Amino acid sequence: MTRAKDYQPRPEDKFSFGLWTVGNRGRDPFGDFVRPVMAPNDIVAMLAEVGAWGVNLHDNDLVPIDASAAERDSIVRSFKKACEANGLVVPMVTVSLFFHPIFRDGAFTANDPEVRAYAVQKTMRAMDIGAELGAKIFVLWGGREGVETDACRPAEEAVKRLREAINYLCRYSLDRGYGMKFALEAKPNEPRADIYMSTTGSYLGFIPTLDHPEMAGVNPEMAHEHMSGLNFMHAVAQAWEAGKLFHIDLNDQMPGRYDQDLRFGSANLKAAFWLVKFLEDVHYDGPRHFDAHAYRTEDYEGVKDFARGCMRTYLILKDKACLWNHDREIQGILAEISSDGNAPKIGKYSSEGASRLLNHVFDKEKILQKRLPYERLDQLTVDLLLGVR
Ligand code: GLT
Ligand code: MN
Ligand code: MN
Repeated sequence: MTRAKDYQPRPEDKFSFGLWTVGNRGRDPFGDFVRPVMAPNDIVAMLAEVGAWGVNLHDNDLVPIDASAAERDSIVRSFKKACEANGLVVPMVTVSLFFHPIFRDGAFTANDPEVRAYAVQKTMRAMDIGAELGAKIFVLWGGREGVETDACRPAEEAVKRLREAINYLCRYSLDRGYGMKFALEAKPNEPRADIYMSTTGSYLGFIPTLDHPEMAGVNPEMAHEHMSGLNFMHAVAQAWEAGKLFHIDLNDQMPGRYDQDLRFGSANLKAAFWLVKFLEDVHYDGPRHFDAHAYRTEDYEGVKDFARGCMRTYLILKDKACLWNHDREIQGILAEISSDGNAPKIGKYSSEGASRLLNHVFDKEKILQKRLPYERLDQLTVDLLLGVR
């Protein structure tokens, strides 16, 4: 890992924003819009100005839900031109299966088969838009795939319907030669009381049951795991280790609160640090997507401050991770705590190895003498993050 010289975003950082993130108008369940509508092409220009690399979108962030085929074509064409003119790529596209009232009972898991079919059709059309814009990652966030009451359907039926839909969409991508992969995004609740597939771990269990498991991975979102009180970096690490980290949604969130979608690193700086360190250490080379929005207090300039802040914090934490990896005292402690000593090797199972292990005598007193100076290690980390080291 090389140290960033400054904190200016560069294309190789692969920072992206959704149209719905910087375009967020600040409406919440208790109050109305505070910012005017920004046209997609203007959002692209703003993202280029702040130094982003990519722009993502839902079908209806760009094309109104009832647009005619001709309207759709000209909107997509003009957006593609705007992206090219501003040097932005479209790495990911997704579909809104949550905004229109038709999805009040879910989309792929809805009880009405007509709604389920419409959801699949809408997704195929969103994939067509993605293909036209060059996106290779298709995110599926099932915000409405859930319940207020479990009286409405057997929960395992929802899993089966979800599988049927995703299998169909994988075949569609193959049939059309789109080369798209699906990144499945979990969330525990909001907008439903309970959402199926509540954690990234749930999706990692579900993916191997698909017809084309190689075409599906996950899109873990920091806020969504934090809403459940979970350790985001652990979820990301498990996804990575399984070869399933297809995309990532970076933002922030205090555990136990409403869905906050805060600026990356603004609430849990230490968690953000371990996450950035993980992504950089393993050389994750996918998009770093900020799925967040500016405070409701902000105007147009404030939205730019928000977007710049997400990227700046990421780059500062990347720099800190580099310092951490080269800090002699930290590395000394790491070497000490991971020294093998005379431990018998476990390795791959064999009958002889098992007999050897069964007969080994462990000196527990000696093992307990080994230092585990995690207090010091953590304080060194805190000193480094606070800039006094
Ligand atoms: C919505 C949600 C996000 C998802 C987006 C993709 S839309 O804003 O809160 O977490 O990633 O559908
Ligand atoms: Mn998200
Ligand atoms: Mn979210």
